[in-house]
Amino acid sequence: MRGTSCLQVLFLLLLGAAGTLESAVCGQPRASSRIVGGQDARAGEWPWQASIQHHGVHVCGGSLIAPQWVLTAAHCFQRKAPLSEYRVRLGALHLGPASALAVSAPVQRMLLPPDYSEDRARGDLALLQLRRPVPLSSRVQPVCLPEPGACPPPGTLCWVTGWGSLFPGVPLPEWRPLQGVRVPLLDAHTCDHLYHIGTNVPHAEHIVLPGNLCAGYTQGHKDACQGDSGGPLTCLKSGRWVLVGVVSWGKGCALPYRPGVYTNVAIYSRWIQACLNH
Ligand code: 4AZ
Repeated sequence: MRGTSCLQVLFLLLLGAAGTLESAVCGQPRASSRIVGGQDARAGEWPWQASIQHHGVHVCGGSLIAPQWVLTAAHCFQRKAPLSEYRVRLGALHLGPASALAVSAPVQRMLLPPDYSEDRARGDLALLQLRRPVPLSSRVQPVCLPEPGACPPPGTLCWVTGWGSLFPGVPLPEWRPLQGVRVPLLDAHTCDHLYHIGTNVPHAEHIVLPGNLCAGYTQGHKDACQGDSGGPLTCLKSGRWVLVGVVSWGKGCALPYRPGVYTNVAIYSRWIQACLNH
């Protein structure tokens, strides 16, 4: 440590403890999906979880990453629908009548990654700037962004959360709380291999792209489902929850050899940070 000042040491310690881009508080629920095969969340357990609503109807999940910014999936938005028809609900446990601690924020603008392509496979992210910063509370807190290019190793157990279907084709009843399920990470290559099983798609042809990552079990049973799209896949790192993936797609829900496919957020960390700093 020769030549390193106390301040530098302090900074390094803080950086090490955080291990993320965010230096402000993030990823720390103060309290203390189906998502198929999951469990009920408690109030304040996932305080970055957002519901993206079109004309008041839940269409997708999302994650608060800063007081005025929510990250979700690009495919959640209809091309023709004006942004003014969308609102972001935060701090909710149920999607029924709003609780006093929930907020509903209008959207000011939407930014898509430079490599976004509409075929749903590439850059399936949308960064929403809210019209005003939302007040943070015990129920509303941002999640941490990963360091650029960082990704926990395959097999790491992470959580996907959302108000999506418990069973394919059956929407979550309004009275059911947010659901969460613990699933292991799979790298894009392994996931692509699984997705080829039982198909005639040549191996040279990618089904899961390198910009994706997956989470789930070979045998299925636990997964995100319709309505969970855009929502968070978070992993605990050094005591903070980091937004590792955004729910993008999957063949069915919780099927064997068909894990949930996510946009790998770490690939977009620099783009996201640049947007937030402008
Ligand atoms: C959907 O339609 C959807 N099993 C989201 C996630 C998965 C499948 C479908 C992953 O929103």
